[in-house]
Amino acid sequence: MTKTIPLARYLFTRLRQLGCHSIHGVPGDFFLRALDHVRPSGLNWIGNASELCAGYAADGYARAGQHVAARRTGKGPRLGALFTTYGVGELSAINAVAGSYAESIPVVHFVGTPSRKAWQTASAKRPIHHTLADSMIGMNAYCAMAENVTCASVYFHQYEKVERALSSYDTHLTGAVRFSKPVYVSIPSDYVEAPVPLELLNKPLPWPSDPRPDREEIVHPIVDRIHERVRAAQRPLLIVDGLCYPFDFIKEANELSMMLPTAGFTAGKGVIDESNPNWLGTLSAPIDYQPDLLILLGPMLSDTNTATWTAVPEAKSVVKIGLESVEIDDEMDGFVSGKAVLSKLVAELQRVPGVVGQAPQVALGRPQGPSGIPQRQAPKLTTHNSITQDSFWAAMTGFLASNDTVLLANGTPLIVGGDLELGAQTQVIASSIWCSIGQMLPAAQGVAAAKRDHKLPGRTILFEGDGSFQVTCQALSDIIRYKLDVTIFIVNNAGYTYERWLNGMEAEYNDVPAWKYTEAAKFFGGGESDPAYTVNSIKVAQWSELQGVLKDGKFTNGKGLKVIEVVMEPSDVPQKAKAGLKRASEALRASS
Ligand SMILES: Cc1ncc(C[n+]2csc(CCOP(=O)(O)OP(=O)(O)O)c2C)c(N)n1
Ligand SMILES: [Mg+2]
Repeated sequence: MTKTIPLARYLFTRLRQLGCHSIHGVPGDFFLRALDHVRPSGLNWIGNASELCAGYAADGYARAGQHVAARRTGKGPRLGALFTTYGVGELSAINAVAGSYAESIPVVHFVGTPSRKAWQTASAKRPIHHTLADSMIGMNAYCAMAENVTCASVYFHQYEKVERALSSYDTHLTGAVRFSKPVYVSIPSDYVEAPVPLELLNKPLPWPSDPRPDREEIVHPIVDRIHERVRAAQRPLLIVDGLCYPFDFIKEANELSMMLPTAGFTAGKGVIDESNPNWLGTLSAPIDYQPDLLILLGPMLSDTNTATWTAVPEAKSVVKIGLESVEIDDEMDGFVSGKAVLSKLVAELQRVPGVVGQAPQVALGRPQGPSGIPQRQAPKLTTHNSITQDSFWAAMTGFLASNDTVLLANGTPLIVGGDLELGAQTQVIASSIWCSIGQMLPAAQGVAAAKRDHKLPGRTILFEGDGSFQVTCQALSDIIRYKLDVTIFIVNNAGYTYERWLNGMEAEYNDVPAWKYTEAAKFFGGGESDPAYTVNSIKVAQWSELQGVLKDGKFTNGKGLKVIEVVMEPSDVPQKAKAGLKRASEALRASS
């Protein structure tokens, strides 16, 4: 007789095979029994306080697998996962899932739905909870919403025999990883424990090899064309953008940057080892330099990331390398694995040493970058008493260390984070298209969970404004509940400073209520005397107090939870950001 396992066991075991060892979510009646199979499948359940937090946390969990330390060891998760309930739960999470879609993060969104019978017989007379109670709209409404923010869906209720859905599930699960996008899997309550043959788990997942084994005849001519351009260039510039992380370009980007002057946008911060002498800095404003060849790796090119595209240098020739596409001078050069093209290009360039270095402007080890590109500067510490944005961020450069994962929340942290100086192998998570306030605290929870699951090195450090913190503060409770190691700097500037600069510097709508942030951990159950999980909270308003914290092992060791509330003036922004914010404010007025 064929040995069988419950469907939920099958679904979760497949996740584990892809390195996802924790599922986030909030239980619901339609799938409660599925949760009994999380542990037996070798996974952890992380019960979040809200589905929105679960979605952001699953996104963070997947991003942790994109850290160079994870890629190098092959230990990190390839994707994140969340489980929510039909309608009310999934719609709370859809903001986060849409963000994963926009920023190419592989996440599986499981949704527990009413039974197959309910799908067939739901009517105006017998409305089911969590539906829209409108038979004209029907029960498919949420599937249709999800379709817009995922690259594939598996609706188990559409299969009469559960086994038939499994190969579709396997394909889409690996598709999520391969295309680096979220997928949606809905399971009716009566299928949760439906028996499926155990032996199907022995079938290897249809795993795409890495890089995709594109045929030489496709890769070769594309590499030749790029190689020729590099050889002919007098002023080449390599720019790394945010999609280098999900597209797994970090290794190749670093190899190329040994041969080419290199800059980045904030979303691509941390991709390049900044001790590389060719590293010029982060582009956040127009620069006075015109490369004749621009090579863009993992282009995201969002407006916020590029000072409304003004920071993208004009170049005679532009090569864009994406996940499965290479574009040369605006012409698509076919569907091809970007990673395969990159590794071949690196090999070609390394084969003829000095090719790139012959060009006068691209000598290796140049001490000066093209004018206008920010250069490394020693942190300028101020002596006056209150903490300013400029002095705070300068001090942070000394605080960060190799292997840290640094999350920059939207608001002032995102606009200044590009200028941090990083140690080797530091990952920066800077959402630059989705830009949703409230994302990064739960994302930090997900990163910390992944670091623990996979024994990844380095601290999880979040920089977040008070306004953003107030959106998803319950994530602090999730962090404490699961004893995760997270260091949080809350920038308390009494409101939405980023928005103040756009409009309403003094306006009430840009204020947020004054919370007692140092008491938050206590309210959320953070024990003061739990030797297994230390919680340290402190408020600093003066420069000397901040310096004290940065020297105190209790706050620097990365263990347990640290909440460091940093008080700053409501109107203060980094000096360097002022011109860009003024431009954005004027543009807002001009457009209205
Ligand atoms: C979900 C969502 N709502 C509103 C916004 C608009 N928004 C962008 S930045 C910002 C202010 C952020 O304030 P805070 O987190 O305190 O950072 P600060 O700029 O004050 O340092 C707001 C409201 C957004 N991006 N996302
Ligand atoms: Mg604020």
